[in-house]
Amino acid sequence: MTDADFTPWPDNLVKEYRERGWWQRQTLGAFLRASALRYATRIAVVCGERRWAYQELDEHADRLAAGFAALDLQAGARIVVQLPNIAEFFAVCFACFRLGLVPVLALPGHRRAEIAAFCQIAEASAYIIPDCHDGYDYRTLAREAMALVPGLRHVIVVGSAEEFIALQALYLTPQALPEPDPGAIALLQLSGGSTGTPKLIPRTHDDYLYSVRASVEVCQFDTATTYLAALPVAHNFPLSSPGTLGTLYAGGRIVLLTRPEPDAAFSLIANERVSHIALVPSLLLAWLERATSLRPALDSLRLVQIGGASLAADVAARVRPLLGCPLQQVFGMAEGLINYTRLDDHPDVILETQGRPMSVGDEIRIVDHDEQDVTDGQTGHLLTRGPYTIRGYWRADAHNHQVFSADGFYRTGDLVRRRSDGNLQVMGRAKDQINRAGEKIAAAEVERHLLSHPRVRNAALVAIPDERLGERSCAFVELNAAAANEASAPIVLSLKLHLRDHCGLAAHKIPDRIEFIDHLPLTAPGKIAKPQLRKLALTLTRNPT
Ligand code: OOB
Repeated sequence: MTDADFTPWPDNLVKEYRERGWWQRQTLGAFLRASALRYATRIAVVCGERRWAYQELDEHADRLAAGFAALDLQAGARIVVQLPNIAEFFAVCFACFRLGLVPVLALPGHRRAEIAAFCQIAEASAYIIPDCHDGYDYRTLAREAMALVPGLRHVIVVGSAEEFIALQALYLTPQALPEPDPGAIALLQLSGGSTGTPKLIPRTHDDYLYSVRASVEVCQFDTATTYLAALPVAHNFPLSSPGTLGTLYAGGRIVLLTRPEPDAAFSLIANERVSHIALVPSLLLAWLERATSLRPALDSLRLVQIGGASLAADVAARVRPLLGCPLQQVFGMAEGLINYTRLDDHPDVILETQGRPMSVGDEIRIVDHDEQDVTDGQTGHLLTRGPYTIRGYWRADAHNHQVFSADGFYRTGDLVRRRSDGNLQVMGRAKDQINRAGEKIAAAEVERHLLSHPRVRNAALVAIPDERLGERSCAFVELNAAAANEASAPIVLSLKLHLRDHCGLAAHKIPDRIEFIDHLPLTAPGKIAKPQLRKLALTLTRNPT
């Protein structure tokens, strides 16, 4: 990897972060080793009937690292990892960290468009999948990825491998390995993005581990913590805020939930005596609804973290009465900055705000259109930099010039205001994105794919508020002249099939609603007037398709 792959922090800051003990020159592989030595026979991961002690997880990582090395995967190579919430996720990731391989953390819902893009952008050498999950055969996806990405050398499968390599066959005798550089990229996270193509987020061992340790301190995880991973573990929130890595740091126990339906979750919480969970607001709503009728026994719960999308204050107020434990709001981003409400904050802060940065090293600015600081109480654009916020996306020079200021601030695209007590409230978003149940959709990406349909002349995707999902997507489509007189229902279907099958987009990116329009409204400089479309979407009756 070279400097062109990722933008390092300036030397003086690297020095400062090390002197302050934030960056400890530890790799994620060494971090697990330290926990395995300390918590040896304690249970680290519970996955269905399987229980792995810290020592076992550590050994699995060593054995797999030897297996990956035998495939001639070498330090610095990228591997797209697309695994659901199963124990092997951790064995695979820590094997990568030990060897210096860089996992690209894809989500189970991603399909051909996303996976091919990740493989291409990262120039991935390998792709790791389950055989089948949630009724979907990932080996089919792997075949498509292999055909599209010539550099992809290996597909590794958890379960029945068919023509590919079985992960099970890669548990070899551990080897002594050179320690990777803690300042190098440990993993690539995915950005919610606002552009036509996905962006990858390079996180170093040093900065990612700092965010884990600082999160553990704020959230007070300890050996008594039993963390239920209900969200997809590859996402930054359940991975590191403090999430599963925070649990492993603190000597606690991770309980993996494959599907987040409330009934299964409630019985797992009761059986495993779960103390901590992290949810997005849409999932919380479903859990609260079910808890109202079921009244489950959740007395082991000590903290429910909610983040990823806006949480309405009235929903927040229902957490303690219905789930019987305190709430923590989390406003974070895979690019870095994490804000938490603190456990001892006044209830008003916990219910009404999204907290404040977790580190004294986090700098934030809230600015107007001209990037001038606004005063407390005023809404503005949030900019941030600090010891665990990236300075640039992976191999995205042109984009980085727009998204990062000359002095290294990341322009988050979020509109926030700071109260006089220092806590932030998320007021909205300036980036062209839809936040559907916590899953981020870049409007430009879906529009690009809609435009590839032969009958589409122009297209725009906007968010509409939704009680359950927070937001859902609505596409406004201008058809070309030949198609304009056709019945709309078959075209809606044809567009959706085009996005799913021809483009290979993940299901959550298929527009929830498609409306046809003669001419998309334009602003004076000729850009599509999205605010006008959002208003229009609200007034239209629901499209049955
Ligand atoms: C988390 O990370 P991402 O990368 O999927 O999404 C980040 C974006 C933020 O820029 C913001 O637009 C939105 O998600 N967001 C929130 C929020 N938390 C995130 N919007 C309103 N209220 C909140 N509490 O979503 C993420 C990463 C780590 C921890 C928690 C969330």
